[in-house]
Amino acid sequence: MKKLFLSLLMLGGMSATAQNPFVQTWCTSDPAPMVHNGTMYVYTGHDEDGADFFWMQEWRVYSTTDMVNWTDHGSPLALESFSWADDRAWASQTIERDGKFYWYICAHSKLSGGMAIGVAVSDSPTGPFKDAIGKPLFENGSWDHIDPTVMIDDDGQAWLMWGNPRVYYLKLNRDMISYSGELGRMDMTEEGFGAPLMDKRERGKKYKDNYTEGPWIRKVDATKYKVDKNKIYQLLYAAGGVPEHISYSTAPTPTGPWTYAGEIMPLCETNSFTNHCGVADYKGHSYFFYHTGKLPKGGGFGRSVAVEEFKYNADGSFPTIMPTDEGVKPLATFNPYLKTQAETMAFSKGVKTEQNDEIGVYVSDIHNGDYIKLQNVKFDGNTPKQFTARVASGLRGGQIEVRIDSVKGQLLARLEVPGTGGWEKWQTLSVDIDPSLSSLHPSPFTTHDLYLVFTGRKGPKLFNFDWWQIEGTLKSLVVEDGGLGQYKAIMKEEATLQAHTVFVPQDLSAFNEKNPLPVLVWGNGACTNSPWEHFKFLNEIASHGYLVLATGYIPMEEKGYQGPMSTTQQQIESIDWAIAQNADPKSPYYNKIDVKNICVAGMSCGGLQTLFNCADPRIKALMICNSGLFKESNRAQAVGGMPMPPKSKLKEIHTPIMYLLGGKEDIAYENGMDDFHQIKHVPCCATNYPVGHGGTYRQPHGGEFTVVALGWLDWQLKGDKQAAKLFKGKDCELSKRQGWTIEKNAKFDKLK
Ligand code: FUB
Repeated sequence: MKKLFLSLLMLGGMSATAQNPFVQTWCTSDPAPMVHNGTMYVYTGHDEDGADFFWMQEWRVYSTTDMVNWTDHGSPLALESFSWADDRAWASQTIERDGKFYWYICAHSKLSGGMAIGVAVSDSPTGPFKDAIGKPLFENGSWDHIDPTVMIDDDGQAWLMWGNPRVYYLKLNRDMISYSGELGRMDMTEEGFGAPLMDKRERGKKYKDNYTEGPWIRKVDATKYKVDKNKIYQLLYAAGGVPEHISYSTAPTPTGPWTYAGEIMPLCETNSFTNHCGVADYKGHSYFFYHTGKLPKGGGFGRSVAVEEFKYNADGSFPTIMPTDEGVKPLATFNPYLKTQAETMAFSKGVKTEQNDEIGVYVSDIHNGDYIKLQNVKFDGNTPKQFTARVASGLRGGQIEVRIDSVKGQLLARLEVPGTGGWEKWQTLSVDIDPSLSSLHPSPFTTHDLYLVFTGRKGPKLFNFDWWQIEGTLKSLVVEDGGLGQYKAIMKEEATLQAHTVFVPQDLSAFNEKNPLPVLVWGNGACTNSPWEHFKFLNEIASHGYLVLATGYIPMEEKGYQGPMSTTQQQIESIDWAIAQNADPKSPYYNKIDVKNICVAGMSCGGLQTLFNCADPRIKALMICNSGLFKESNRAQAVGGMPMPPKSKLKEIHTPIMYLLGGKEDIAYENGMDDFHQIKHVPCCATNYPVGHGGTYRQPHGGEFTVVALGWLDWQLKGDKQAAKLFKGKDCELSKRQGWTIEKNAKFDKLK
């Protein structure tokens, strides 16, 4: 009765604003997070719908880059992947080594009749995975061998641990699929785990805790936390028998001796008698993954993965973490102008996912009233124009309604989905978005939740859904007739590079692999998130055959920008984007960008952003305009929100660097010249033109600063010997140019 009431409560209580459980399409359990290449992956078990035991048959993978919108990668590993396994696809963990991904699992072995530890391998974090050795990695007929956890220590030694009711361990070889030495057994003492093993417990004695199963091994980052060396290894685990809570123990070595450290997630009413945790740090945040039974039809054998953000204590120990329905906050905005797999979602109601070899994972089981929600979607000032979706229906189809902020929110578009002649006969269909809705679209600063609501005949399945995309009307402007250079330039937005402005020759046909466009990456004064003060200067540079990627929103009028500051990361996004576009056969920039010749530059606060990013190995040259790192003595003068690297950052510069300053009147003169005097290890020059901090950027075509900046870029990125004469030699052209002065370090005139 209590259970029925709880289910009803959960059915009603599960709201689209909740993040937990973060997968609603299937029951998922035993989450094991892994961060790779800027993406958070979570490997899970899969509880069968309506099961009365852990009759689990496959494992699943989900990923996110913002912690709220998760992509379902389906099931790249199942019991049938292991010829020796016949039941119980239980807890697992994946780790990367030397470019390969090793997924350690446990399953019932038909060879030994007990539970066994296996390992699968793949070249990709999302598979396909295959059994790495064609047999269990470890088994001996015992049922103890469940719940593997893995860690690679700083000395390169990989440790594999597992077990219920005790912890076993093996030292993995470098190949990750074999091991050295004997099976190890942790000393399961009262001091180590709150209670000894069952057969050693004193009758009637109350123990403070006891290890049950689901270990998660980790090492505390001693560079971040003041951790006692005796507590540097942490073993988290499900504790207390059933119902389980999560506790942990600490040790000076991976194998002990362990000291019980307390509870992390206490016993709570989560509708699941098991719990199982995993921990990962991602984009400067720490996350605790666990499972509950909180899906509407969930329970002890129908569990669901959930996540909470937490902060370690100063000594690296865990705070108490409570399960919540709210879950975590988004780490980034979601771009609706990119093609999005339908199985990417922050929340869904009613739908399931399936997969096939042709298209991978897709959304299925769509009925009238079901929906998918995407969270923290940013239209970025780009007006939505068209909604496109790839769908298939073996019956009559239905509609996809695109709504804002709630299931009944403002309707952007309604796409009619016809019967397509089969559940896997796919059609790509589009519908215009009503232009009168432009009042909605928007300030670049607000975000929305986007709902894809499915409607149609009540009862039957409506259609399957592969992907969707919104097309927008991108803004562009021809500035100063396209500039004075050989190529008429344009200032524009690019759908795939949100919160940036692109300056580029209008006609790209002249550019190819032999004549590619070098790149200038730009950060703005005051770290403003729009190049509104510099667009003439940047446009002029583009007209001389450059791809200029400026941080921030396109300035359609010469008017001050108001909005949040930009971030140093936006320059890195520009570099990433240029490289990706050059490699993408579908991009108009394919093979037209000189990704080996990238200059990163910025004015004032943008110069500090540039110096913050100076160590990026993809940078070929630097240009610091009206800027320089603050000294210890004048740091207090800095405006809040500026990046403030210490002077030691200058040592990380690995390219030639030019300072472009406004003379003694420039408030950045002292800092810029101090940088110049400190930089001895790379060629460096300081040029000055006595106009003060504002430079000449807003003059027609960017004025005198454009001449010197272009000379620097032509020399450094295009190898132009004529341009080099502006800077090189005792009587360089710049030293004779009216108003300019140039100072150089010992390495500068040796620069080719
Ligand atoms: O998922 C099956 C089992 O339940 C796991 O192996 C245990 O950790 C518990 O979560």
